[in-house]
Amino acid sequence: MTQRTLVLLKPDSVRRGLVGEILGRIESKAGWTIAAMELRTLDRGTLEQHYAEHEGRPFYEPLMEFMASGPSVVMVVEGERVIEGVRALAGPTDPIAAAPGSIRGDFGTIVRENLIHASDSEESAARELKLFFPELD
Ligand code: RTP
Ligand code: MG
Repeated sequence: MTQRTLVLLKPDSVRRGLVGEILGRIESKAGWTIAAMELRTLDRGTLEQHYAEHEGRPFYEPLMEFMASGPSVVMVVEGERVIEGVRALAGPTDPIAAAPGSIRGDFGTIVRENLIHASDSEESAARELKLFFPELD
């Protein structure tokens, strides 16, 4: 099943020089391709829509601030079961709970600065792709 997913390499990935490393792990998966990619500093409006499900939670404001603190790499990855696949490469939200070998397990520090976002379902992917890449078909 070929899918598309929205992936963000968050500002900590860019600041720490981990973009190449993380991109390599995604790109080297057989049959996955990068369909679009851009370095972009995310604005408040986009972030509010992206993280609407978390509005009101205690970590919401610090998350917003962190996500707007510098450029992210925003991209579309396409391929076989890529939605589930990139989530698996990333590992659980909390880097302390993430196994070595996963992106968050190998490089994560604190739960907020966990390096990568990837859409968590087909519905989220459709919504997020439209939000970040409205020009894509
Ligand atoms: P994401 O949406 O960024 O792909 O991450 P996720 O699905 O693994 O985690 P989610 O529960 O959706 O949380 C979104 C992002 O908010 C930050 N966070 N901070 N307790 C905290 O301080 C806390 N909890 C979550 C993380 O950056 C998380 O990725
Ligand atoms: Mg999430």
